Amino acid sequence: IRLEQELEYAIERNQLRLLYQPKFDIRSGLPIGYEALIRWDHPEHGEISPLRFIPLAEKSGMIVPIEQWVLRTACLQAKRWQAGGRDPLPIAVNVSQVHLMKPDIYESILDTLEETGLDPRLLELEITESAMMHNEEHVIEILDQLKGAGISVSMDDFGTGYSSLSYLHSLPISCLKIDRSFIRKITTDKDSKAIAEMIISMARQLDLKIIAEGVETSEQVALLQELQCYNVQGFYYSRPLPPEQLEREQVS
Ligand code: G
Ligand code: G
Ligand code: MN
Ligand code: NA
Repeated sequence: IRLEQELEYAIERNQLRLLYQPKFDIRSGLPIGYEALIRWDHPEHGEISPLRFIPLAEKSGMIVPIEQWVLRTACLQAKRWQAGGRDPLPIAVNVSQVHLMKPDIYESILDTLEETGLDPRLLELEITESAMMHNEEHVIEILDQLKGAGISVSMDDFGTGYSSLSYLHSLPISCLKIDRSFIRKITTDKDSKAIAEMIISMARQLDLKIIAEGVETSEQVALLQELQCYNVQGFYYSRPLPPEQLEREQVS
């Protein structure tokens, strides 16, 4: 209860910040985009993981203003990188199920893009497979609107939910993110490898982009290359970093 109340003031008290984790093409070794990941610096408890406070925020409804703050901050950061002369790369933010179901989410996202001046083509929304399983017709309608505006949507944590092939086919998404639980065991467990392989070939058939999450070793990279999954995200390439550090390390 206490944390939940304190979260209400976290934005105005400047306790939230974003880290950015680059995504890479393993063939060129170059970054292809970034995912914004939230952190809460609590004055007494130190850094609190989103795994802990996002569920609280979803319960209280605070997730909506929090993710609006995330979106605005990430868009401004992307604009700043562009202004600094970097190649414009897409920036991804996570959108929770509670936020996705807000009736005015589309208008609110467009307002933020307009206010920050970010090209909608440089914005990606990551929505978990399980979040997309609620109220499927409504989800399709919202995603259609977003796509019409040039915003792309990725299905996050793919392989952990239960989307049917027909639903997957009817969703206007552009990318599947293979859940890191499969990648973790991809070189040691033949079932995990088989599942990853199946997801990769299905994505190809459905004309979807594919990215592997949680890549931590060179063995995993080599295997993914063999399976022709060339886009990756994970500690092997880069941890989520504060923007200043990302700039210093020139992965931006
Ligand atoms: O960065 P880290 O591994 O600590 O993130 C833990 C979890 O928190 C991940 O599942 C990540 O998707 C989630 N997360 C991070 N930022 C956000 C956010 O802005 N919104 C939502 N809904 N989830 C987030
Ligand atoms: O659920 P989502 O895909 O949004 O989660 C992103 C989270 O995954 C971030 O919190 C990030 O810290 C974490 N993450 C990113 N790369 C790796 C990795 O290589 N290994 C592990 N264990 N976690 C990772
Ligand atoms: Mn994500
Ligand atoms: Na994920």
